[in-house]
Amino acid sequence: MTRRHLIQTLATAPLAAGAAASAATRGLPSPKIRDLQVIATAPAGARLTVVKVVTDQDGLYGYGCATFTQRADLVNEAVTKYLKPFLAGKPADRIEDTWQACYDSSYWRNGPVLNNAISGVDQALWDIKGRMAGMPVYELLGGKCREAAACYSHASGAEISETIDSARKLMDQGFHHVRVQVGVPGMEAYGSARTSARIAALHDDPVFEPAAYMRRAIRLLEESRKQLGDEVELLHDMHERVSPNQAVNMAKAVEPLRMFYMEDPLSPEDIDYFRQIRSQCATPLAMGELFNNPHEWTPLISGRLIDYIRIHVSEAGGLTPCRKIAAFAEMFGVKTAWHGPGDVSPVGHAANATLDVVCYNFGVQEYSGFNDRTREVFQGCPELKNGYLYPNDAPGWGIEIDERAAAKYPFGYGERGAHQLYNGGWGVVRKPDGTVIKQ
Ligand code: GCO
Ligand code: MG
Repeated sequence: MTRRHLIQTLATAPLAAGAAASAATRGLPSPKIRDLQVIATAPAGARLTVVKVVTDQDGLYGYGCATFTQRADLVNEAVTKYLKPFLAGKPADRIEDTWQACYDSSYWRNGPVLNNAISGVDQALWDIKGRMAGMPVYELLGGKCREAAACYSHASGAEISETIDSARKLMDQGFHHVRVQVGVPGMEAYGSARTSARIAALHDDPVFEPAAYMRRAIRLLEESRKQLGDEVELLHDMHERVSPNQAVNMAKAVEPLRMFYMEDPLSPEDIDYFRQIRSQCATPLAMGELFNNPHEWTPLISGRLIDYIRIHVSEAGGLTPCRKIAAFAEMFGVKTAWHGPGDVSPVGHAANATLDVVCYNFGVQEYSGFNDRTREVFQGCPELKNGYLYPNDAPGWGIEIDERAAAKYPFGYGERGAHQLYNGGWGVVRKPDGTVIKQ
């Protein structure tokens, strides 16, 4: 048998299953899940939950974000009481299978608590696979299709002039996209502090009047466009605080200002109204941070009723479902704008940044920054340079957690008011007549 014939025979000979699997995993033994641990820390005041999956191979473990700051203790229970016994001894290198098994194991599924718990495991398994392969997760997903992710950050103030000053500061730091929010005198507006005396109301709770907010926000956006110029991409978060009809009117009113997008004009309960907004104006629309069920995002994406899908990655169950949502959105011309506020851990931000550089239909990334205490706990946070976010190039997420430092900032650290009273939960905000509003 000639040498050439031998090579041909070998190349086509079916390798024994074991040999094939060994070749596929470079002979690395398949790691088994030995333990699930929950790291609960609040270095910046927001309750962050990270799941650590420990394998049976020394030094091989991974981290995943499971942050649902308003009900963090429930996520911890879901991980330790349910997923830990369920996954003990299971392979740590079968991510899709593990996701589907966890998702189905509660029979009743979706929802913020269970999805966040699954996300913690899911993202940790991607971290483990990256560490095994010696690659950042973005390389496992096919590599970059852009160098870094353009970000927006938050400009706010009690007065319109303050917000515009704060926006200018962000533009000076290199941000081309800026979200602008302003206080509403005497009320609890979203994204900015109340400074003036509380308006009159038939109750003593924090108060908010949607119509007053709407008038003020439209003036803010008009002034922002006038004073900041045409180049800057302006974003605004309506935070589901107005009625569906007000949302239609507000989207129409700001159409001439060429917003980058208006976010959460509607509540998840009212998404059928997107059709009305769409039929009346071309203002770009973003929605999704509150979504935790496919029945919420599928009709909006397939109906081309939004321009940006803004899911909170752990709220949908982790990296595995979100890369599918991104691929689905690409088919309908919808771009991504993953939720990236302070109540996402740096591991979650690493997952955001990873999706941002590998998915072709990237739109923009929300950036909220990492203070010194957060960097003390989380080494290897994604880096922001000139308004762009760069995922870490080290294997996995490239993040190591100092658990002793994490313990220095336990849940409750830095909390005041309702957050402190309600274990990180929110109090109520009411209209002047006492009606509870969606915050
Ligand atoms: C955003 C969000 C946040 C949420 C917060 C809830 O666009 O960043 O609306 O500010 O309100 O994440 O805990
Ligand atoms: Mg928002």
